[in-house]
Amino acid sequence: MALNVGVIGTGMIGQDHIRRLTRVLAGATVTAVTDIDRDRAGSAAPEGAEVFDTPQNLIRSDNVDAVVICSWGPAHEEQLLDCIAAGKPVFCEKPLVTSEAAALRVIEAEVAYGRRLVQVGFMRRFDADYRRLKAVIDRGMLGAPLMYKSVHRNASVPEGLYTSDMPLNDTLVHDADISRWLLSDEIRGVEVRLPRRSTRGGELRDPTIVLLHMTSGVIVDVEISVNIAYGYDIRGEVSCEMGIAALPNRPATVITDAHGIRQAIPEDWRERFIEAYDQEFREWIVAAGNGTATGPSTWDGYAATLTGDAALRAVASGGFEAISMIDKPDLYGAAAASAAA
Ligand code: NAD
Ligand code: ISE
Repeated sequence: MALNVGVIGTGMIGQDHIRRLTRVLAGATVTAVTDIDRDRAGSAAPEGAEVFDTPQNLIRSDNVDAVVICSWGPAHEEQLLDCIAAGKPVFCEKPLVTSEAAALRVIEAEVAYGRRLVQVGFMRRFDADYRRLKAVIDRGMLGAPLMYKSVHRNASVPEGLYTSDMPLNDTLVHDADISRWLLSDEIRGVEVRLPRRSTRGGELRDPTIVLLHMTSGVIVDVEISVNIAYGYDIRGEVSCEMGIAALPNRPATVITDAHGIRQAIPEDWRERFIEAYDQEFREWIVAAGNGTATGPSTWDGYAATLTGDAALRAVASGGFEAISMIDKPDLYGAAAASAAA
């Protein structure tokens, strides 16, 4: 029997996830949608889906078995807590929440419930290239990892909503999570360097270099450029004792014409990570059908939130900002970073 899914937030990624749940993947039916912009919810609703006036009413509906949250980050906490109170599995887009205190409240609620219900939308863990890169590191054939370079470039950011803090408390969460997962390590502290500011973003602090200090001693160097004009460009390269392991360039048709020889670059994440999103939802549908969640957890969302907070402190202090985590509840397993699969 299909899993009845309610989607909260029907903007850019909400519409993309509705499309994959409705037209690409088996096992789920979108039966309910809601958005503070009711017209947007109405036009995004697939045939037969009910448009709810509030997230609370959608979550409580008997016609909703599991929930997908694609609203803005500051709204996630309340919606997650309502899903946990209703005992419904929930896929929550990143960021889990936008403050340490909020992350702790979600952890407390899920631990009290006694079973994992939350999967966080760290889709890179489901990407085939990242999975192959992790397999090389885990096999140890290149020796121990020493450094990791993570490049995160967006062509542009939406005007208005995007603030100078967002590269650090919204965009960086992907690099923080993938570093913990790839290296099976935790982040113990953060430094930030601010290069010459791009004039393309007005007052936006862009680009940014973030150094993640891992517990093992590995240093991750993250470049975040959110306004780089040419496209969406995600790179990763691990330097180990005896060699380098890197994400491949994505295959694309090579065009030769009067302008030279070139390959197209993805416009945004929906294109670059299309298969990864499909795979994260395949795995989510199975787990949610069993009344639980697997993959990136509330704990992983908490770790990423702490990293963003520390990075913002590092901008203010100009120095190293330590990260301190609570003891990991048994619910989230013993490993440093829970695996995607
Ligand atoms: P968007 O602005 O296009 O859409 C967000 C939608 O949520 C809007 O329609 C808005 O009206 C609605 N909304 C906001 N607050 C709400 C509330 N309290 N209740 C109901 N609806 C509400 O933004 P987006 O790009 O779709 O991003 C949505 C979320 O997904 C963000 O958290 C973002 O960080 C995340 N995201 C993740 C990825 C990824 O690669 N995993 C990619 C893009 C966005
Ligand atoms: C966006 O919100 C995402 O989550 C994308 O995956 C990320 O790469 C991009 O930088 C964000 O703006």
